[in-house]
Amino acid sequence: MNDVTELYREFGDNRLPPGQRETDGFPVLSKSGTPAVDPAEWRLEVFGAVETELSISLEEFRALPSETQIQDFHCVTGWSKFDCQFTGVRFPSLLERAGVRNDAVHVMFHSADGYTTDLALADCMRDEVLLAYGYDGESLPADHGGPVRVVTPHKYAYKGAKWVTGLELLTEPERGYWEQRGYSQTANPWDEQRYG
Ligand SMILES: Nc1nc2c(c(=O)[nH]1)N[C@H]1C(S)=C(S)[C@@H](COP(=O)(O)O)O[C@H]1N2
Ligand SMILES: [Mo]
Repeated sequence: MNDVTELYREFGDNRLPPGQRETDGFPVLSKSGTPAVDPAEWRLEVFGAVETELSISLEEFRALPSETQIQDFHCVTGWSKFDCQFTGVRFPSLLERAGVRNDAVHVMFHSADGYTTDLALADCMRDEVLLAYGYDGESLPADHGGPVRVVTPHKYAYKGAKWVTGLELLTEPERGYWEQRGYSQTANPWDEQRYG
């Protein structure tokens, strides 16, 4: 178990970012409900500016080296949940398998509900960015993005794609679902980068 809740010290003095309030429950926030994802059919595709494209089944994915972390979770609408226990594959270790081309600068995450979100490659290449399939010692619930979602504790949570199915390495930034609708590309909660 790796407690990474201290990562806020890189960004600010307070664990709770400005303008946030702590919540006890774990609200569900989805643009259009929970899509049906058949675990037997699910695959994660890694494509774009990579040396080798990957297509990984859930069984293969769960067999990759994984880690359980305690993380905080900050939604741009104003709630934060402390001490979430996620189990998954670290983003950098997954990308190592594909090999990132040196013209790759951003990553577009694609999801089964049509959601997308874009994050700079450097912001993805952190060990706290997990492709998570476990929550609190159980399988990640479907409402929270199961079978597999991304978590980004150093960013507002809209950067963490639920029901993730694709990682597309980009050679220039693009805007994802909420970024096209006015939310921030960089989304640092301690700088209150909500819009822009
Ligand atoms: N695929 C997908 N991922 C998504 C969303 C979504 O609508 N679709 N909503 C985002 C937003 S705004 C937040 S706050 C978190 C919410 O995660 P939760 O429902 O597990 O709390 O998921 C993010 N990832
Ligand atoms: Mo959110």
